[in-house]
This record gives sequence, structure tokens and C-alpha cells, in this order.
Amino acid sequence: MRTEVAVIGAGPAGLLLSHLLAEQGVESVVIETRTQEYVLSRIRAGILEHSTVDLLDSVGLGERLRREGQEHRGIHLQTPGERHHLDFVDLCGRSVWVYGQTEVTRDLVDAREAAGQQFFYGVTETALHDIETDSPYVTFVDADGTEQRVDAAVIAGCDGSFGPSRAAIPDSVRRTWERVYPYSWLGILADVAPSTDELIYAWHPDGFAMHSMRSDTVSRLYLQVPNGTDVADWSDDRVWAALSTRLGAGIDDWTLRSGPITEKSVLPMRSYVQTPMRHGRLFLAGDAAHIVPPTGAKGLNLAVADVALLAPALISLLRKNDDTLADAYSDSALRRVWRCTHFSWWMTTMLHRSGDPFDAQLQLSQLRWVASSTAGATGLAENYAGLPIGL
Ligand code: RFL
Ligand code: PHB
Repeated sequence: MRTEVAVIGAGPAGLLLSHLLAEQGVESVVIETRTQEYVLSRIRAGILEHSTVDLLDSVGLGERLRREGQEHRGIHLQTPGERHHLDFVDLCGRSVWVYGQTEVTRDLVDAREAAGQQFFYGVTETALHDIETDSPYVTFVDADGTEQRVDAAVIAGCDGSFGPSRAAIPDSVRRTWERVYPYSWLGILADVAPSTDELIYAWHPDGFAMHSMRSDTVSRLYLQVPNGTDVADWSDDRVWAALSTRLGAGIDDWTLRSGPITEKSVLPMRSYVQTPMRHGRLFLAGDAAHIVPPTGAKGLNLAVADVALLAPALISLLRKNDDTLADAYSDSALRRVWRCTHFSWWMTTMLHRSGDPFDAQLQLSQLRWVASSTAGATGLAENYAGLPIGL
């Protein structure tokens, strides 16, 4: 089989890339190791930056988002006894949207299916070949057990942190940076109305806690837990008690509503960047090239920002034989990647207990400054609500 772009991975990066390419008449094949049901049911990110929403809108994917998503002006930043609202719209003129990654994926899959996109789901043994030539190809075994080969002009590695694309860049060329944090998040999804209008990020002596949401009836909450935590040790009652302690500490007239927990999992936290994001005819986008801890809500938005640069670069390369944007892709994308990597690290290290009392005093001082100074608050707002695409 031959196509123009072989897209490995049907996460947000791969799906959106195939959509943007198709808008300009560039053909692609999407190759995914999971089943479509699995892809559509994964619970992950929840916050969309302003520029992500604008981009989805501009390619006809904003309709349900505008109807069912919730626009938030900012977040609450909390230390025991003090809950400060940071109003991003006042501070930097941009809002964010609560709309789950699950919903973004659903909208993308529906749009791609309606347009007749070719997908292979449930594949195994994905392998990349000849990426340093003008005729790269991908091989895999399809869901029926048949060996397949897709020849393409370009391969887009959108296969997340466990896919084969990042390792296809030779060791002699690639460089990696990594930070593993000494804590994880225990996340729950619960059938209960949120107890807050906008997200709460809370510092607490027992560890960080966050209150997010998916809708008027579904809440998403997180607790800092030690690495290696077994969810089996966290009964529903224990989770609600810890959330209530950390999120309610010293806050008068506020109680956390609890309800049936429908999902509970532990998420390790790390920062990771691999460069370059392009080698020969292989281009990496999203988690395939970089991972951020979720504290800044950047992972999904960064995947979208990569693709917003990559799609025009590939269109120009394939339609006009102009490689200027393709040559610039890695450096351009990495500017934003490092900004978001720094912001995510900063939010993470400011809000999580490290166990060191000196760190705790610095964190509290920093949080007081961010909450009380317009300069401090604006820095957080600009980064959280998202810098314009291309910056
Ligand atoms: P994805 O979504 O991981 O998609 C990659 C796709 O590639 C497929 N794949 C393969 N396909 C073919 N052959 C192979 N050999 C393959 N190996 C893998 C995978 O099955 C998958 O479908 O990456 P993408 O598209 O770059 O999108 C990135 C985002 O998904 C990610 O950054 C965020 O979800 C990160 N993240 C969060 N980000 C936030 O901003 N806020 C959050 O609250 C948040 N929570 C999370 C998260 C990531 C999580 N993961 C990865 C475990 C919670 C979780 C649990
Ligand atoms: C979520 O709703 O899952 C969420 C929101 C903000 C974050 C991380 C996760 O920083």
C-alpha cells in the first residue's frame, strides 16, 4: 500500500495531523496498536488552551466543544487557609476550556471516519524502515494477522512515549533529557457534581491535591502519592478523606462533595525531551518526542501545537517541494516544548511536597508571591492559558 504520510498512532497528535493534512488534500494512513474502543475510552487530559480551541474551531472541530465544554476564566491556587483565584482573562486576555481528551478524540475519530480516513487499528510489530531515504516505509501485522507494508513520502511518529518512532532516530543523532519526580498522582473520576466553579490546585503538608472536572455531573480529582503506590491500598473512603483534608484545609464554608468513583489509577510523573524532532523523512510529534508532568495541563496542548507546525511543513514539502518549514520544524517546535517543559516542572516543584522542610518554605513563599503579585500571577496565566502557536 502507498500513501503520502504514514501516521503511526491514533492519539490526539496522529488524528489531528491526518485531519489537517486532509484539509489540504494530503493523503495519510493511520496505524494504531490499540483497538478503536480502547482509544476512545482512555481517560487523560482535561484542559484545552485557548490556541488549541482556536485551532480545533478553525478546522470544523469546535462545534461540540463550544456546546458541551466549559470555558474557565482561570484557576484557584491554594495553600492552607488561603484560596486565591487567578483570573487569566484579566491577567493575559485568554481563557481555557474544560473538555476531556476523550471528547477531543471522539470528535477527531468521527470527523476522520466521515471523511473516509484509512485506519489500521489493533496492529502489532510496528516497525519503521529507510527513514534516511526518500522512500521510507512502515511494516506491521494487522488485526487479522496479515503482514502489511505502507510506503510513504514521510512518516509521522505520533506513537506516544512507548511507541517505536523515537527509537528509530539513530543513537548517534538523538539526545534526550529526563527528570523523574519522586511522587505520582492518584487520579479518580467520580459521578458527582464538582464542588468548585474552576480548578483548584492545592499545596498541603500531606501532599498536593487538585480538583478538576469533566462536566456538571462528573468530577476529576488527583492526590500526590509516593511512587510505587498500589491503588488497592486506597479505598474510596480513604481517597475522599484525603481529598477532603487537603482541599478543605482552613477554607471556611466549603465542603467537598463525594460520590461513586468510576475510575482510579496511579500516574507516575516525569519530564522527557528527545531531540531532534525530525530525522530524514521521520517527524516526531506529541508524546513521542516529549513528556511533561500533568501539573501544568500541557501534554495534550503541546501535542496539538506540534501538529499545528508539522501539518503546514509537510503540506509545503509534499505539494510545493519546499522543505523550508520541514527543515525548521524541529527547532520551531522545541522552543515551545522547552517553555512548556519548564512551566510544567515549575508548577510541579512548586506544588508537590518533596519531604524537605527548606523546599516547603520556598514553595509557600513562591505561592504567596504568585497569588499576590500581578507580575507573578501574569507569568502563570500566560503559560497556563498558552502562548500563541508558533511561539
Ligand atoms: P498518545 O495519546 O499517547 O497517542 C499515541 C498513540 O500511539 C499508539 N501507539 C502505537 N501505534 C502503532 N504502533 C505502535 N507500536 C504504537 N505504540 C503506541 C498509542 O496506542 C496511542 O494511541 O500521544 P499523543 O497523541 O502525542 O497525545 C499526547 C497526550 O495524550 C498526552 O500528552 C496527555 O494525555 C498527557 N496526559 C495529560 N496531559 C494533560 O495535559 N493533562 C492531563 O490531565 C493528563 N493526564 C496524561 C494524563 C497522560 C496519561 N498517560 C500517558 C498515561 C493521564 C494519563 C494517564
Ligand atoms: C484533568 O482535568 O484531568 C487535569 C486538569 C488539569 C491538570 C491536569 C489534569 O493540570
